[in-house]
Amino acid sequence: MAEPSIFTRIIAREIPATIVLETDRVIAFNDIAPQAPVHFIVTPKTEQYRDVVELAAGDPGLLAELVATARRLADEHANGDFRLVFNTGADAGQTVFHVHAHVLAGSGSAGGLG
Ligand code: DGP
Repeated sequence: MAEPSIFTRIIAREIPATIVLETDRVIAFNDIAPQAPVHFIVTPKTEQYRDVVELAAGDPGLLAELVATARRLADEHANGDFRLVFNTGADAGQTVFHVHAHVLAGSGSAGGLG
């Protein structure tokens, strides 16, 4: 069996993280290496989808929940404006193959996340 992803281990509280929101199907926590004043990872609790393409095909409702979570976090932690980034594939910078969105917000959040 494959090793659980780092995000599954955060969900299981095996690895500490600053969790800012959790629902039945979605969790959000501070990125360990923030690229903006507000930088959250929003990810499904299931790791069955490796990237946003698989998630969109397999469970579009869950993708919509990720987007709604980003909206809520940007409202609660910034002025409502945000960037939503899904790195998709290693060449695009994806390092964790458990689908997740980067939610970037706050003054100066435009640009970055190379
Ligand atoms: P990506 O490169 O798109 O796969 O993004 C993975 C992100 O996950 C990266 O910005 C750093 C973050 N990350 C990796 N390991 C940990 C961890 O142990 N804790 C937290 N909070 N974030 C992590």
